[in-house]
Amino acid sequence: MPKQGMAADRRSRDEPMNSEVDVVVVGAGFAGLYTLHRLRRAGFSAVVLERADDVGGTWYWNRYPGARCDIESLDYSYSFDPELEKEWRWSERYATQPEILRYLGHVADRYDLRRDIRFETRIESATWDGAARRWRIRTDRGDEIRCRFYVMATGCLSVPKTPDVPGYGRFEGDVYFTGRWPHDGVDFTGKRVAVIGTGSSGIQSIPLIAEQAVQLTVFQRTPNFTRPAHNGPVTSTKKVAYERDRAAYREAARWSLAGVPSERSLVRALSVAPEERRAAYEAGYASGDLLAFSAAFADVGSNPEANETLCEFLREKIRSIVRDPETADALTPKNHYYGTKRPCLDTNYYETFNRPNVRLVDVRRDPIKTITEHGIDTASRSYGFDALVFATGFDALTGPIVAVDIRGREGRSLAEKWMDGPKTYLGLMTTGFPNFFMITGPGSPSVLSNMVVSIEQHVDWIAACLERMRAERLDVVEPTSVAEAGWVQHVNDCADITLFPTADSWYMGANVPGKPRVFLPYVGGVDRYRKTCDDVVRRAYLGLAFDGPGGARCADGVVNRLQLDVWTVLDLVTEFGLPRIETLSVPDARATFAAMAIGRPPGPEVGDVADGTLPGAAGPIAYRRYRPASPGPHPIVVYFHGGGWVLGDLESDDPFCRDLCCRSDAIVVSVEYRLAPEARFPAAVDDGFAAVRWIAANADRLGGVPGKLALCGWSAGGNIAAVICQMARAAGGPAIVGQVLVTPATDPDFTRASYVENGEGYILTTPMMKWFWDHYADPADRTQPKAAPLRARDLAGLPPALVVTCEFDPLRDEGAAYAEALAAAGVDTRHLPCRGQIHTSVPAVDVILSARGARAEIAAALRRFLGTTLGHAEQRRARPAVAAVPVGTG
Ligand code: N01
Repeated sequence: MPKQGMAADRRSRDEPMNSEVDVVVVGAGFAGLYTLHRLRRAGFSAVVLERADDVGGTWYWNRYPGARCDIESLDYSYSFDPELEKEWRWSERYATQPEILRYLGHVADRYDLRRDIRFETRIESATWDGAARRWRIRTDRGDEIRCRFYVMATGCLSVPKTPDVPGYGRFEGDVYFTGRWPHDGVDFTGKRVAVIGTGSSGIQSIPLIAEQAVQLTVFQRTPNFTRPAHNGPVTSTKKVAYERDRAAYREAARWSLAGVPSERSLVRALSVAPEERRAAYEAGYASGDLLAFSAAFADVGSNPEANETLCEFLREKIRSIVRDPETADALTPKNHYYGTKRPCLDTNYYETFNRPNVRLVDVRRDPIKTITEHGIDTASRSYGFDALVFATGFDALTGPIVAVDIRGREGRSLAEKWMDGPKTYLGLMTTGFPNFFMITGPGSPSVLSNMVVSIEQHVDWIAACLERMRAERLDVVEPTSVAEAGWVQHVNDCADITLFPTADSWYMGANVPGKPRVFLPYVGGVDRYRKTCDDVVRRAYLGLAFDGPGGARCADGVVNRLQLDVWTVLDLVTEFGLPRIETLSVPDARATFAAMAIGRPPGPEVGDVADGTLPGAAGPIAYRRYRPASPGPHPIVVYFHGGGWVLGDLESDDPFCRDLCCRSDAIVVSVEYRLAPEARFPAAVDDGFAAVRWIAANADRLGGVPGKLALCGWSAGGNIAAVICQMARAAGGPAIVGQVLVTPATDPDFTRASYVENGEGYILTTPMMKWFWDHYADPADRTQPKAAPLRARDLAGLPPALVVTCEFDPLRDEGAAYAEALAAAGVDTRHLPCRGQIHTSVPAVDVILSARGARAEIAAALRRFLGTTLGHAEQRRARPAVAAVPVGTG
């Protein structure tokens, strides 16, 4: 490895460095090298501290046999300089560790980076000196460096975890760690070798160790999903796309889900025929592309049933390769969903277990009792070895950062601040630690993305921030606690709609004993993350407080308040360019409304569904009855669909009715009241009231329990349900045991704050709402309680209520006002405000997964009103649907 500049560094490295620079950067891997280059280009002085004796970071340390990247090298390379791109040629699709290390050496030389890198130097502490507005950095070489900005470019997987195996340290033979492999390699010829661990490092190294060792024993705790990398020359399609227009190719990567150009799939795995699904999986398998499966279907990362189809496909592949059925079974992952633990690409991994010199020990069946001086004792037997290889992983994302004693304002330690999990703003900064930046820190896409793309984005963002500070004579920057708390919440909300939290993975910190169980990276995607960072800048560096001779300034706030899946839906609506309902004729509006439902998930299976008619106020009206699969009789929920009294029918809220039926274990009767403008106010409520009376009187016939009847409605349907409760109170019946009003219209006052704040951009708009009211009721009628239940003089004696409101809904405030008024009148009322949701979120079953909690609360309220206990169906309603989730490299 040529090391230009090393001589100079070696000459000076024993002399402690006592100086001041603009920026200290820790780490000389992909992140540190680009940081140094970019900062220099911007005119900042910088020094990089690096523990190793050369550049490379992860590619310096991980020299185990078979180590190579599993994002294609064309993608896993810098894009900041077209000249660099032009002059470097990758020899393989997935380059080996030595080739990647050569590349980084080349980059270091090409940009003369080594002269500002202090090798063989470990940072010991970093302390913020508030008075001097400087960081003081101390190293194990006695350096004390003062700097204005301190950047941790230490990588996400650079601190190997200490193996938590009993007897660790006793073994007297050779011991190796994949993450700290000897530089001159290891020859296992004639040796009896044990490998502990079957993550990416184990899976890459096992086939090659098996070729040398006289006997290889693999100790596996969790089988992982892996498939052939099909390595070879750079694929021609990728190369053609890249060579045709490199700049466009790179730009597409920057605005992709995982940092590699690809389309986001909108297709749900369960919406296509099994043969079509299988063909997509076969194509993904044949492609040797790590991201192929998340690109194939939108829901494999969030829907357990969809994910299971992929798991089963991959399990079949394992069975088809591994000859011994018992070994095949042991190698088959069964305890986690595909992608929730980092999947791998391999070369001959499963085939290796067909070799006579390889055996597998499943330590869940036969646990390791202890490592001994000469081998490993499991519960059932003793094994003798000449060499042990630990491929047991890393203290990921937070480990490398808290390994340094970092102290911010008032001497507060970062390790202490993060005791319960990392708290960052954008994964870039953390409150209380001014002028401190992390590259690909926790809370950024990092390990779920092509790291190089994420690194370049972070570095460019930081450099631009520093440039702006210099221009505006600002010398301190720090995120506000509001911004940080908002980001942490958003990161968690995003993870919660995926399957990731279900696995004991290093993404969750679950591999390190005692580490808090928190999902560490940001799952929203590289594109959305980049947009967010750009938004922060555009909104005057939202959430960052600056100070300096140029003055103090802060635009405080939370950058992303919408739930991730709501954001996705709004993007799609914009992309499809749907017409504005209020500009359409009523028939066209109805057709558009109906068209929006085409292709949506159908909702869960219920026991049975039957359509019928019942007497409305002016003639028969249709109803649809959903009965749970559990034995009846059941209590009854009468449901009123949404659609502004103008749109909607039995079909429009069908998935929501199914969901209600399953979750509440009640019969749901959805009523098709007459619509405006053909039948204006009060036709809808009169029909609704007639229907409730008939259903109450005919509960037996419907399979229901007489006297156990609750109402539920969404939007205009919520208005109807609320009004009927008032009508029933006035009429002395029928008895209604509870009302669930989901984002109800309660009062046509368009001056409320929510009409102003959320009047545009969240599907239901203020003009649309005015259009609905205009079709439904004359202005004089609108103030009657029969149209505006909030206007009722007295709300006392109404049935207990749950009122659901959504943060980004024009109707938010009138719903909240109704809940408040009910409670003030002594009605047992609960108000459920839904953070980050829009008017249409709650009924969007299996589309807006983040509203699952609200749907569960609604069912719980109905069960409470109806006095029923939890049915099994509720537990079955797990977490289906449409959230594309990246599975990237680390
Ligand atoms: O580490 P891991 P890794 N007893 O944590 C097992 C990136 N990477 O170094 O799953 C028995 O994935 C542990 O078992 P379990 C990539 O992001 C990329 O392999 O915890 N077993 C697991 O099988 C990757 O995900 C490439 O039950 C024990 C294994 O050790 C990340 O680095 C190549 C144990 C650890 O797997 C980490 O990969 C290599 C115990 N006490 C790495 N403790 C590329 O290709 C742990 N294990 C780009």
